[in-house]
Amino acid sequence: MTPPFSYTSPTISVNALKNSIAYKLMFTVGKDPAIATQHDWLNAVLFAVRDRMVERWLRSNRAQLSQDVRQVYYLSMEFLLGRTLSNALLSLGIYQQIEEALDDMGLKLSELLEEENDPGLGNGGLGRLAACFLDSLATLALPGRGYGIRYEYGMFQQNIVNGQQMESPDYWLEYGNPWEFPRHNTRYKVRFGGRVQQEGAKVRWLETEEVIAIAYDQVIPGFDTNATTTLRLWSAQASNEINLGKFNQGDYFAAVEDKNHSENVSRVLYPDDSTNSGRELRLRQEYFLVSATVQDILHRHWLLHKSYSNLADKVAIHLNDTHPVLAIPELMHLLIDEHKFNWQDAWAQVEQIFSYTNHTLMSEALETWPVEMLGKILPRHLQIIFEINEHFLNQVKQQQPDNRALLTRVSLIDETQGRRVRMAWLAVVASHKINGVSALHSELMVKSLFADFATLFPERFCNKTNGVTPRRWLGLANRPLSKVIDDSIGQHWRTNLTQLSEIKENVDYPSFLQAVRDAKRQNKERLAIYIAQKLNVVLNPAALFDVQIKRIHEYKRQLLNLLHVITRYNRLLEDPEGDYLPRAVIFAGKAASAYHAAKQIIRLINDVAKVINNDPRVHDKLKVVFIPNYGVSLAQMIIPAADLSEQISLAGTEASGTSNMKFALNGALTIGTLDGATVEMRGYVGEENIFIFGNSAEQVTTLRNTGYNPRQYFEQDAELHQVLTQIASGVFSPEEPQRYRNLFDSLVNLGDYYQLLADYRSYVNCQDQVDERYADQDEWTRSSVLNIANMGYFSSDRTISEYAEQIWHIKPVRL
Ligand code: 26V
Repeated sequence: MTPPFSYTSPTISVNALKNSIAYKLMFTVGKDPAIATQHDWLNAVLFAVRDRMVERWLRSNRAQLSQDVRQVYYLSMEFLLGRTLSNALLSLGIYQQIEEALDDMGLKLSELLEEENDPGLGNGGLGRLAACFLDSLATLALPGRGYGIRYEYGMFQQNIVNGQQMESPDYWLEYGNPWEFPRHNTRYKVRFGGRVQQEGAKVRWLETEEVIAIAYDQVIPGFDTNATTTLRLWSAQASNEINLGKFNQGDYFAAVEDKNHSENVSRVLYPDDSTNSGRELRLRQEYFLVSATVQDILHRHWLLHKSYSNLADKVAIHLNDTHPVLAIPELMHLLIDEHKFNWQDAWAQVEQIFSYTNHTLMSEALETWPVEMLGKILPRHLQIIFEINEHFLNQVKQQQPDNRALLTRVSLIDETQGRRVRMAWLAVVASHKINGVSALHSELMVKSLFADFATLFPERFCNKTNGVTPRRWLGLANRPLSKVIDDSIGQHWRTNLTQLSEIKENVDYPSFLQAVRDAKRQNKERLAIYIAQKLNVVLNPAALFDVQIKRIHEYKRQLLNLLHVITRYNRLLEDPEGDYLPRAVIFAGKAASAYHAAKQIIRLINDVAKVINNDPRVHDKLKVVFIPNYGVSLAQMIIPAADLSEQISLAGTEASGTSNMKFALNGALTIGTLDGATVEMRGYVGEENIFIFGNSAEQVTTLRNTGYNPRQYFEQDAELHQVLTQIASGVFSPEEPQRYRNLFDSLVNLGDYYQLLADYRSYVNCQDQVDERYADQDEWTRSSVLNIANMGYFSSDRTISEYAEQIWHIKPVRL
């Protein structure tokens, strides 16, 4: 008989772990246990755990090497990993043993876990998706690696001072990063600037400035498997530590200036994911990533094969948005200029190697680079891009002669805005597969942004709906609920999420519903304690926790949420005796530092919170909080505590969303528009178990094209009129009544670009239905269970399996 399954490793004993921890504390951290701090102990634990991961890593790499399989290289400017230790403990199956070992040593694991820092090497959805994908690649034993930049400063820290966002730098490496393995010998020269010289058929790129890229590796453990993945991050080092000429002239500061300039390339993550800033340093960062990476890929390939002719058989390169698109001209450059390929042969490789994911249709975020800037920083690459364009446009001319308008539209060079290179066009022309991130987004993508290309290359476009890793977002983040599920259907859902559907059988058992409710209650209490300590606001854990956490952006419409909050407040004051369900409305999210409108939204949320939370007439019927410094760790605490998940973007603007999936997986019900992957979620959970409101993407377009007049909604809806007038007249900013005048104007007088007023009434009515459902706790919990049960499709394991089979053509490694 096979023993009952358990995700606890039987082979690693508590005693052995105690020994390793004590040993690491002395010989790696170098501290006497008598004087070791919590942080020292954390590092000791972490090194002990890391050793166990490394064993698997070496085995896994060896297997990959010996089987010589095709691999995917996932290029991304962002990887938002979150904390590593607790996830590693679960992956290795030693969580309980470590907890026990530490108990015996007089330490608490939960406290040590909170000591670990949370590297914020990403802005939001795109970076976190990359992290979930690495987790799934490892867990599925798929051969691949992530490549990114080891920024010295991650996403800025957010503080709220007098209701306003203040940023401070995130120097996450301050106490070192014990997870990384510096590879001082894995280094490549990355060149910038200079000029191009034509010598017959040969092109030389001369007189460049050079920066060295140094590799730092991190193990990504698979869950309950020996398989692992590697994340390789590049750090910049000056090729000239000191300018000797200047040094000898006694100009010491000038002598080290160049060093700073070179190393700036990996200094800081760009914290603005809403606008393409077009800054030179960003371009240099992007090229730094791809040049080091493509050199590394070629180097590895040469070691194994002593030839480049079979490159495409072994290499798939995936572009996470357009940010790493320069990998295309870089590969052309290396194959042609360094490895003697002719154009056709090089291009034939490129076309089989690259694939690209689009993550946004918003025009202001689409990357384009001025031809002049590109020519100054990467003259050879600009030449190659021109040549790619020529070949491509000739091909189009053959297919559609005399269509000049089409040629202008699809040209890689946009001549209308002062000559700029369109990076998304370059990605499409070179990639064999291009995907969107939800069914709706992929459909809109081929109808709008890439309409011309979809007629030229219909077979290239496809959809890969996003997913999230159930290990971190349920197993780790929500231990109370995981236990309820384990007790009901066993533990295998962690690697086979569709098994969750088996909990449907319990939906009529009161004891099961009660257990689910108890788990939610526990999570809500934990969050309420955090909020009480941080913000000095006391939430009633019996209240409905209504949560919107994500980057602050006008299209995500945090302001629409706030219009509802104020409406509720007005109703409470109007009829104080009414029967109201208590609600706690929770916001969190960062605004790009230069995005004024987004910062005003944060300020207004805090101003409104101050008025409502301090109004004795409201009591605990309504509370509003803005939790500062949103990131992966906070998400892991907040999401399990949510009853209601706000996914209220203007239909057609949110490419997918991924927190929508995490919330539902944790038993929150969604209130949302038909946007991104929420559309597919509705299909899975059923219309009765989700609150959908507002215009569809099609209606949004029609309204925009037929003349949308927001003032009409303002004038005709009394509640809306009251709310907007309050904001405009300073009810929430009495010390500065004009503070939100511009915000009011943008909604009522300047076109309300994101159509908040058009969706307001249907949103508020939908919120009333939410209250009604919540009043019947059994009905609510049934819906909650059906949400959890139907999230199987949204595992990143499913997403990654689809990429592996249909785009990358890679197969699991045998271990
Ligand atoms: C854009 C830019 C613009 C240039 C400067 C830096 C920068 C950094 C990041 C971005 C990415 C914007 C696109 C993005 O994050 N899209 C989000 O992708 C998620 C994963 O697919 C998806 O769930 C969200 O709906 C989508 O907004």
